[in-house]
Formats: sequence, structure tokens, C-alpha cells
Amino acid sequence: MSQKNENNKPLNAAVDKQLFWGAASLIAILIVVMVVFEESMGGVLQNIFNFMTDQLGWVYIWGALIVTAVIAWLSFGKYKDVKFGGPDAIKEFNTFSWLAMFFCSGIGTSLLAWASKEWYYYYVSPPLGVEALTTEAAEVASAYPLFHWGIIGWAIYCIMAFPIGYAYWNRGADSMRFSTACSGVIGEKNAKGLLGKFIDFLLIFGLLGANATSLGSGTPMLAESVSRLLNVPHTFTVDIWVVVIWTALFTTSVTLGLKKGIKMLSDINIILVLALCSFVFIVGPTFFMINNFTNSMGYMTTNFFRMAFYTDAIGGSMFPQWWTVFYWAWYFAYAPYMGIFIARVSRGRTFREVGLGVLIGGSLGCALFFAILGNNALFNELSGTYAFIETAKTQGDFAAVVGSLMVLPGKQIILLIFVFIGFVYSATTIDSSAYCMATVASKDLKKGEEPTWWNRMFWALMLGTVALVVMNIGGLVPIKTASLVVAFPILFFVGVAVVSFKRWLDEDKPHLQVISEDYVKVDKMGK
Ligand code: NM2
Repeated sequence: MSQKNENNKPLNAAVDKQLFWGAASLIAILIVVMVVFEESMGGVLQNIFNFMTDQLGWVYIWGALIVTAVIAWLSFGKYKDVKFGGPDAIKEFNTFSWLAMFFCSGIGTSLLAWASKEWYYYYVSPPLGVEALTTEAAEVASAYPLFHWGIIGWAIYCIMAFPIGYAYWNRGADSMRFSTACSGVIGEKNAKGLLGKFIDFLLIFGLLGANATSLGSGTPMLAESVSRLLNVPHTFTVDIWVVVIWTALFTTSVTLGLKKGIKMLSDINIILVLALCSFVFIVGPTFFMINNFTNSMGYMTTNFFRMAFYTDAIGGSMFPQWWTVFYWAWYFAYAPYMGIFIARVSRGRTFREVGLGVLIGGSLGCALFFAILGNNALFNELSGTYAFIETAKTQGDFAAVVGSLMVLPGKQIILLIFVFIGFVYSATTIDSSAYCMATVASKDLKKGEEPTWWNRMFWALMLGTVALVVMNIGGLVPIKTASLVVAFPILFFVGVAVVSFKRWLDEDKPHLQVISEDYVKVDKMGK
């Protein structure tokens, strides 16, 4: 129950003026620059993109590898039994809700789009020296998406949960902030000062960039479905309408305090997503889906390290820079936000449960979508049922994504569900992102306090606006660059937080070992 004042309204926290206005003005300037210089922006962003991937790509690749190794160490090393909240902490959520919650907060509408079309990009320009449009190209194209949405990505998603959760649940920090997680290195004073504000600002900045990528890759698909449903041509205006409706949906829910409504919508959403996948699985090429998924898992696991370290420095195809680096950047951009989210729901779970649960649960959840939607589209292309590649080239990849589902029986129902899921999935993502940004931009929230409604609404509007501005420039490059740019400084401070976390563990070591051995003993005796 949240605390209420005499008017029976939740207590509203004041905004942190410095942080709020600092962030807001910087973002406003960026938006204005992108709109005014729209013509030349495409070229500028292309240059930034080339620089970030070509020159700095290895930073993201190594960052991702190190983060994965740290999670492996936390899950299997000597601290694996340490519990968030101490040895007696009780789990707040059952495992199913826990999995569903962090999965939905980290994954949005864009998964539906990427799951259906990612293979296409790799099939026409494959990695690892494979020849385009061959059998092996189809194999590598089916396997690579499982890698990009697999354990390394989820390791990046979950890394910040450790320093943030440990500081809050085990060391008594008063709030879950990116800056607090870094305090073991930068010191408490700096964490509460200007440097801390800058670090927290990075979370806001990261969410804006990451959401621009997510909305940018999900919106046109949704607009395409809406256009088909209403029988109108798909123009950029439809894209704008989709974002406007999202933002309106969200804004109403915030202003009217429809928290329950949003929760209910997202529950319905999960059921519908599962229903849609099951339906496509049954009416689509079921056996091909199972067989090719099995084959892809084999291909991906056998080539896992090759893919993880792949830079193609000699071949110079730029595949890893264009794709893998972009993906890791996208995850890093969301990392502080995901860390807070996972930390918040993981009280009472051990390091091992969190590490392995997030990596395995998240990867398998994503794999399910690729196995069904991706294989459906690939099968239709290979069997000649639907010319995916041709459509993608002539009418755009989003037309191909929706078209590949329209060859199935019950296509109108599929379209309707698809539209509903698309709207709700991203509305809930905007909701939690805006909430998180508003929390960061509030003065220390006390228990029962919520960020003021206009603070939350402002961030929701910003998310929508930035996404539209980026989409307006056109093409995949601006959408990818948004994440690449914001992720870079975040990556650095994720490193600071990890070092800070290691210091805390070393400091607490004598006490922790007793706790974790006791915990194991008590646990065994209890059985
Ligand atoms: N990631 C998981 O739009 C989305 O689905 C959000 C995408 C970073 C590739 C997450």
C-alpha cells in the first residue's frame, strides 16, 4: 500500500531540479538540432555510426564478454549462494511471475519484428564467409539471431542488478540508483554530488536512445498492420499516429492513475502473445519450426565462441560491427534500467538464481519467438509460398513481416491480435521506462512516494518525440546509432559499478562466507 495524504492521493515527490532541467534542456536541444538539420542529419549519423562501430566496436564486444564472464563467476563462484536481502530474506515473487516480469520489462514490440525478419538480413549478406542465399546461409541466418538475443545479451541486461541490488538489499543503501552502485569506487560523497547526478542522467539518456531503437524498429511494423486492418496506405503519418496513440494511452493511464488498468493490460498481453505464438505454431509449418530450431541451436552453440569474438578484421565484411556491436550497445543502453528492475524483483534470490535464471529464462523466451515467427517466414520464402525477400526489397521489410503472417489461415484474427499486442507491449514498456526516468529525476523518493504525474508524463512524451524524430530521418542507421551513442558512456560506468561491487564483496567477505555456508547448511537441514 502506498502512503496517502489527507486527500487520499499518493505522496508526490518533488523533482530534482538540477537533474530534471539539465536533462530536459539537453534533450530538447538534441531534438531541435535533429529537426532543424534534418536534411544533413542522415549523413552525420552515418559518420557517427561508422566511427562507433568501426573504430570502437571492439569496446562493446569486450565489454559484453567481460560482463558474461562476471555473471558466470557470480553464478558458479564462491559467492553463488549469497542472497539478496540476506540469508533469511524470503522471495517476494514466485519464479514464474519473476520470469514473466523481467522478460516483459526487457522485451517489447520490436521482438515481434526482429523475430520475423532478422534471418532475412543475414541470409542475403551472411557472416563467417558464407555465400549468400545458399543452404548454409539459411542455416547461419537462423542461428545468429539466437546468439544476438541469447545469453550474452541477457548477461548485459542483468549485470547491474548485482551492484544495485546488493547495495540496496544487503548494504542498506536508501535508493536504487546507478550512481549508488558506483559509490564503492567514486565514494559516497561524489555519488550524491554532481558526478552522481551525471551518472544518473546517463540512465535517462540511455533509456531515450534504447527506446528510440525499440520504437523505431517496432512502430513501422505496427503501422503496417494497422494500415492493413483499416485498408489505408502505410505512410509516415500512420507511424506518427501509432506513436501518438501510444503516448496518449500512457498519458491517460498516468493522469487517471490507472495502475491496475496497465497491469491488467499487460497480463492480457502475455496471454495473447502466447496464444498468437501457439496459433502460428499450429497452423504454420510446425515440423520445420521444430527441426530448424533444433538445427539452429546446434549451429549457434557449436559456433558460440567464434560468434562472440568475431570481428572479421581480415575479411572486413563489417557484419559484426553492423550487427553484433549494435545489439550489445542496445542492451547496454537499457542496462542501468534493467538492473534496477531485476534488483527490485529479486529480493530473496541467490546470485546463482538471478544469474542463471535471467540468462537462461531470457534467452529461451526470446528463442521461442525466433523459432516460431522467424521459421514461419523463412519456410514461406524457401518453399515459395511467400516472397519475403522480394517484398522486403520492393515494399520494405515491415510489409514483408506482416505479409509473412498473412499467408496463414485466420489471417484477420492474427492481424487483430498482432495490432493489440503491438500497442500494449510498447505502452507498458513506455510506462515502465517513463516511471524509471521520473524516479531518477525526483528528489530522493521516500517510501510510498511516487514521482509527480507531470514528471512521468514529460518523460513519456520525450520517449515518443525522440523516437519519431529519429524515425523521421529514415532507415536503420539512425535507429541503430541512437543506442550506439548512449551506450558508450554507460558501458564505462557499468565497469565502475562492477569494480565497486567486487570491493563490497571483498569487504564483506568474512561475514558473507559465514552467511553463505550457513545458508547452505540451513537449507540442507531444512530439506
Ligand atoms: N533488446 C533485447 O524493443 C525491445 O524489444 C527491447 C531489445 C535490447 C535487443 C529490447
